[in-house]
Amino acid sequence: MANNYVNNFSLEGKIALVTGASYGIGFAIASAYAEAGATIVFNDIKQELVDKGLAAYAEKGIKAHGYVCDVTNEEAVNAMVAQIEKEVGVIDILVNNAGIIKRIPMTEMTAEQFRQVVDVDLNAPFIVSKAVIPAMIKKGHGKIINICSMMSELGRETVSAYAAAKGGLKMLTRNICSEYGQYNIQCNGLGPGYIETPQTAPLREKQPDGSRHPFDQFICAKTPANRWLKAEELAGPAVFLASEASNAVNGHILYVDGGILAYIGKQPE
Ligand code: NAP
Ligand code: GCO
Repeated sequence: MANNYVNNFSLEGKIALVTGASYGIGFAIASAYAEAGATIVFNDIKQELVDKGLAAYAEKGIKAHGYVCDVTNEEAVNAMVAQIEKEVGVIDILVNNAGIIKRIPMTEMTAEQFRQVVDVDLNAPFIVSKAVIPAMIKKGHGKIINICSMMSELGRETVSAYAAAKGGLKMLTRNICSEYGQYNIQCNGLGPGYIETPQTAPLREKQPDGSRHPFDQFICAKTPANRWLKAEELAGPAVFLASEASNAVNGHILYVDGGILAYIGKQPE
């Protein structure tokens, strides 16, 4: 390991697979990895999203490799990982980013809707991690970063499936650490706070009278910084967890939340 602390953050020569990374948080993380020297591989569920992603990376001067793959389909994931190994190389860094949310009161949610969320947000990280771990063991190292959430720790109305899945993802993270730490594989979680992406756009929509969405005001009052965070603000912590600088960090969830989890919320004036 280099004895230069700044070089420890370099991802030069590494191959990173970021799932669901055509836009949003995955795109911001993959772009940061490219800047840190990694070769970027991403997938998305539809060809049009992959094309959109490839164009967006190219615009930033990044030569990314894009694949169409539904991360809930084990056969398709195994085929994609084999194809990546053949066409790009062995994956050094996996970011389980692809995710969905359904905001439905629990008593109105069908079991099928609940399963769909758990399938993408929890079962898929299991499937993709399982597909990359054997080659990481052979190579002698690996980094797995699971994109967790405030809902890995907190509940709120309408997100029972999402909270169950993201809470489960926190424990999958700790279990991968426990099971494969002996092979020099580090598995950590990155827990974003409330980030401005299409996923959270409905929570920030202006009201018909032009006023701010009540949830927008609620989140700002819950965040010491009093604002939503940008996906780019996850870049530094995500690079840290993918780099040799974090080789002794394993099974940890790094919350990048502007302080939400530390704060009781804004007191009344
Ligand atoms: P997003 O904007 O909805 O992006 C998620 C990406 O994953 C989309 O490209 C989506 O495609 C893709 N995807 C969904 N299902 C898939 C599947 N089965 N196979 C492959 N790709 C699939 O979400 P984001 O806000 O960037 O969030 C990224 C991750 O961060 C998610 O895990 C989310 O839960 C988590 N997160 C978000 C926030 C936030 O405030 N935004 C905070 C904490 C954690 P489609 O466009 O077709 O759905
Ligand atoms: C919600 C939001 C959250 C965020 C994020 C918080 O409806 O409360 O969508 O779940 O996306 O995961 O960290």
